[in-house]
Amino acid sequence: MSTVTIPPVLTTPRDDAIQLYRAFKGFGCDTAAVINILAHRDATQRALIQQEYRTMYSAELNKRLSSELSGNVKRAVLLWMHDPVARDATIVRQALSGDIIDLKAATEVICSRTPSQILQFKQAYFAMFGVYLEHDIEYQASGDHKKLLLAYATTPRYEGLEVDRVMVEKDAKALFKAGEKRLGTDEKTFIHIFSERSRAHLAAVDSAYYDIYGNALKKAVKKETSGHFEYALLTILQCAHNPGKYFAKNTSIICDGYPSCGNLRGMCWCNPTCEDVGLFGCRWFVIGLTCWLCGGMW
Ligand SMILES: [Ca+2]
Repeated sequence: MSTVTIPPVLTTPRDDAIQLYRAFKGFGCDTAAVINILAHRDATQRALIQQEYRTMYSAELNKRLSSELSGNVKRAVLLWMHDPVARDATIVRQALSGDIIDLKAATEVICSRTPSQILQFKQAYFAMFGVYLEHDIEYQASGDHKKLLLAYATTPRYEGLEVDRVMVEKDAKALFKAGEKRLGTDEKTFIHIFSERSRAHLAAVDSAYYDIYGNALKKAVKKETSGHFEYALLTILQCAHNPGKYFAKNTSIICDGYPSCGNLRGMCWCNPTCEDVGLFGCRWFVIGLTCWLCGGMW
């Protein structure tokens, strides 16, 4: 059984590259050593290690990782080696075009990103895979979920903190009218407000909704919508308040029951967020990998 420990001192990228090379040598691979190094390095450090590895061994570290590792550890480590933008693009592309279409994973990445992050990963998506994100959404999603994802991925939104109180109240009332007040649901209004308003504005609408109607908007969304459409709206709403908290919460739920955490797919979605939520998220990432190592999940 392997264990993962936090290295006592930070080594140089060159030392890391040498240690990785050693871990690969011989029969099999010292997976614990590989994770000990890579899971504890940030994106810049990982890029430097890749450079050093290339210089010293005239080989691509990612290719070696791909041939030495297997299963979910391989999947997670290879995702982890990307910078956050390329990782988003890779996860969403896999989710929308792989053997198993994973609309939840694609929805989580798209609906938890800011407009500038979406713009960046859309460019990476096209550069890496030669297809437009919108094209894949169009092809794989359906109904209101598709309409919301397309609107959310293409509409520019304000990223500042100022909100217009009059507009906030108007939107809260419009959402009540479109949902709880009527029989059935006017999904168009939900799509319009959730895809066009800034995070600060939506968070304010959420508070206003509670103040006016004594009911949480989240509850209204749950009552009025379902499936992937509901999941997308809830992700947008929760990330409007605090994306870091949203992911920390989701990751900790996924990792609940350590060391036998089982939702490997879920853990992989959470990887892209590690750098967003800081140390806490990274810790969960490391714990997730530890689970795999200790729990014989791979
Ligand atoms: Ca209703």
